[in-house]
Amino acid sequence: MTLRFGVVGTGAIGREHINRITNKLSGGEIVAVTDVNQDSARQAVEKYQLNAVVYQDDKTLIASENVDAILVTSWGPAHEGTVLAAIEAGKYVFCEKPLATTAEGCRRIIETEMKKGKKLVQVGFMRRYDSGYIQLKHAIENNEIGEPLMIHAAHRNPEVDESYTTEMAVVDTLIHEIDVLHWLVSDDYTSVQVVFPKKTKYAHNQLQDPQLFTIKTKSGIVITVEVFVNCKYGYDIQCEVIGEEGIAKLPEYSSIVLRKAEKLSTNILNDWKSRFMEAYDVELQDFIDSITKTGEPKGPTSWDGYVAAVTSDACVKAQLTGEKEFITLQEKPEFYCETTVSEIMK
Ligand code: NAI
Ligand code: ISE
Repeated sequence: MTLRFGVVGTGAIGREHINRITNKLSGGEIVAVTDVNQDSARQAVEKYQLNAVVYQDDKTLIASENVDAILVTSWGPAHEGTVLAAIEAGKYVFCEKPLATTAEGCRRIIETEMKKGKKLVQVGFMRRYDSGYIQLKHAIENNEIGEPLMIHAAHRNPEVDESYTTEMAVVDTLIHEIDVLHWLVSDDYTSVQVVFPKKTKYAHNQLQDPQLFTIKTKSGIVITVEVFVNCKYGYDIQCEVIGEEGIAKLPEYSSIVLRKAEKLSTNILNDWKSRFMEAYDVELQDFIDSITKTGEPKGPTSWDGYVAAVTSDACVKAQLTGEKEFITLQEKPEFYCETTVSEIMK
């Protein structure tokens, strides 16, 4: 069986995913595309030589009988409406982060999915499929460093444009750490506080950059995450878990080491596309394979999207108040208490 995708949003990551489904992965085919910028949708069809229909909007694309799964790669605020319509139509959904821009929006998605009685949605939290994070999780679960006490993480982008706001440091960037770090230590967040260090001269007037988040978990683990989106030198993702018996660190991107002209040097990547290329491949292949084999996606769920939204709401509030803000989740419905991706990747 081939899973027939309809793509909503043919921008940067939409095209990345179109390319991987068409040219790298197996079992999937792009049969429909749409974008508010119809030229972009047409150009994508041409560029990747797709045998795909260009639809006027997400609603008509979702209604097509030829489409089994909707790939949501539009702007964040548009995700909720598309995801809800897709679930109502009984279609599978792979939705890039964020699932919805508010916790209420995620709850609406959860309620609609539960009413349908079947898991249909996977959220694009690809770090859970990154081999480095998976190795870290195994080290923690195999008790190799004892009880985790602290995590120090950094999320650095070389630069951002004028449209990037202080809040986006949370909803667009930190959201990856928000998802992956509680998954890593199988714990829930309880509070967050934000500090703004001295501002880099490379940030535009309205943007606070860098930012430092201190997040606490139920068991008492203290997590610090530096978000620095004009770090200039490259795309750099760091994560170090400090345990009672030792420390486990996310592996560096592997690259040759050069000894030349009295210098020892190696490369640093410059964007998310290359850093997480393999993780994006594995997550989408898993989406296709799980649906084909079991009838349900097995990756990060709508519940995970909700947890991330509640946490990012608290982080944004903490940016505004400067105070410690609390993170309170609803009780997890039984519906979402099944196989996790960490079990799958073992
Ligand atoms: P982009 O701006 O390059 O592309 C978004 C496209 O969606 C644009 O072509 C726009 O015209 C279209 N669009 C917007 N609203 C629409 C609607 N209602 N219906 C149809 N098309 C619509 O943005 P980019 O970087 O591709 O990001 C898209 C999404 O993917 C965002 O939610 C972003 O947070 C997420 N993302 C995730 C990454 C990851 O590492 N998992 C990396 C980059 C983006
Ligand atoms: C982008 O949307 C992503 O999701 C990238 O993974 C992240 O590193 C970047 O900061 C975001 O803007």
